[in-house]
Amino acid sequence: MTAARPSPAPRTRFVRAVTWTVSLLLAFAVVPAAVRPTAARADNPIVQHVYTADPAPLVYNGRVYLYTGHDEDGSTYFTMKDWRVWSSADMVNWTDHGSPLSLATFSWASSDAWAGQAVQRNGRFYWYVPVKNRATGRMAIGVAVSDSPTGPFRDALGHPLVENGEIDPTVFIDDDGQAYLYWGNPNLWYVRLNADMTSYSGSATRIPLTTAGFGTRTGDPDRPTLYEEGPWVYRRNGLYYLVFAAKCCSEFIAYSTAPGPTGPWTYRGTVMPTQGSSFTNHPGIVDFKGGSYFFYHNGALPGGGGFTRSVAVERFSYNADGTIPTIGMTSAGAPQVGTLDPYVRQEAETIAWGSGIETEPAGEGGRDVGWIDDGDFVKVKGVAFGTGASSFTARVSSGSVGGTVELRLGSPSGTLVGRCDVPNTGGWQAWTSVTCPVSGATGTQDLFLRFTGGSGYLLNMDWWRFTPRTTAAAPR
Ligand code: FUB
Repeated sequence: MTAARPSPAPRTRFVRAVTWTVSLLLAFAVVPAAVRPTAARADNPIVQHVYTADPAPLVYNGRVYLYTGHDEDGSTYFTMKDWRVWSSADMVNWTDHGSPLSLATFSWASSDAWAGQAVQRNGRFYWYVPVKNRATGRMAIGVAVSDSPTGPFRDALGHPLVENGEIDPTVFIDDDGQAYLYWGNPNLWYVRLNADMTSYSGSATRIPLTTAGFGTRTGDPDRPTLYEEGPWVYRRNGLYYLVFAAKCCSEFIAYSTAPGPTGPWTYRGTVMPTQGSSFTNHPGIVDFKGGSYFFYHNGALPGGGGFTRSVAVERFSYNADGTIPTIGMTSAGAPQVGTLDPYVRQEAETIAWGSGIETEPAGEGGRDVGWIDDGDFVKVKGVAFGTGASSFTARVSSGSVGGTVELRLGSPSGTLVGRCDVPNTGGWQAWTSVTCPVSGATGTQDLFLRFTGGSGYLLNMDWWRFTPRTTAAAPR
């Protein structure tokens, strides 16, 4: 990423204004000929109520935790102030964990909450991020630590871990326990981290950017190779992969491989061609429940562009020789892994697709879905009702006249299987539980919680749960 990048078209709509129809049209507009969605309904990008960028997935304890940056609404530069955490057990329903890390976490940082990565070691979570050091005016790498993948995170050091004016840290822990921190734009660096993950041994080493290692860029004598930024390093079957944002601008995603964590690297080609209305892109790759997943970002949401990006995901399979296939952006995203259990408490902020809603910290803990207007909805994908539900309970609040939660199957206007009225509860954080009968919710369905009522904000929802028709017969 360089200062001389083109500006995107001015943003005209806010994320809140996302509508089903517009999203579908825009999302399909970026589908390449090589990969077509198999589902008729868009679930990519995976978050709709805020702009997200620079994905960094982490598999832990049966879930994928996704660490992202956050582009401000209406942004005209990388004016990023905080990072976000999301998680999923099935790759389609994503829980919003809010923002447990921001510029304010680092007392020495002034701006630029850019692309980072979190890793887990010995039950602790270390989140490496680039920020501007107020004292030096240069970009530096900070590290935050937490005992939970969702935070809260605190500054582990009180000062930069490393600083040389370059960005985009990625951390890889090899099978022998040695951890490496890689980062850089315009160069590519690594340093060996100590086992404490917050200090290092030796000095930063510059990886030689040769055309054999990182491909050939034409037209820019200062940058003869394709390597631009955003490295993502991992090991698979004894081969080391370095996936990166290539060329500028617009970027595409490319990769190199090596027999060891420090090289020598050999350029292997394109992972994702330039697509998707954002002049940057950023890779993150994990294996989860038997599949391989490629995370990236684009500008596919309404108002989206180079500074208002959104994280998306595709499932892929490695070729037999270990090479990565070319992956195209789709509006369908990854297929669901398993189903969602409606008979246990589900957070309202677990969402496959949200229209019109926002989330916020809930007074009872966690987050709630709020800022709900008439016609807004939350889609929850692949809900396994089994032989049927008899009732629906939701934890709700309202500081206005309230509204109704319609339970619909298949689409926002699909079969109505229940309606729960929500009264005024005395305040937006005055929580109560409401229960209503349900009929016709059987099998595995996409559930739409559709909110109706008068004008203005109607209600908030913290969590929900169905009750099976007969406890003895219903699957759990
Ligand atoms: O999000 C800010 C910057 O844009 C990141 O650090 C780069 O990787 C690019 O995505």
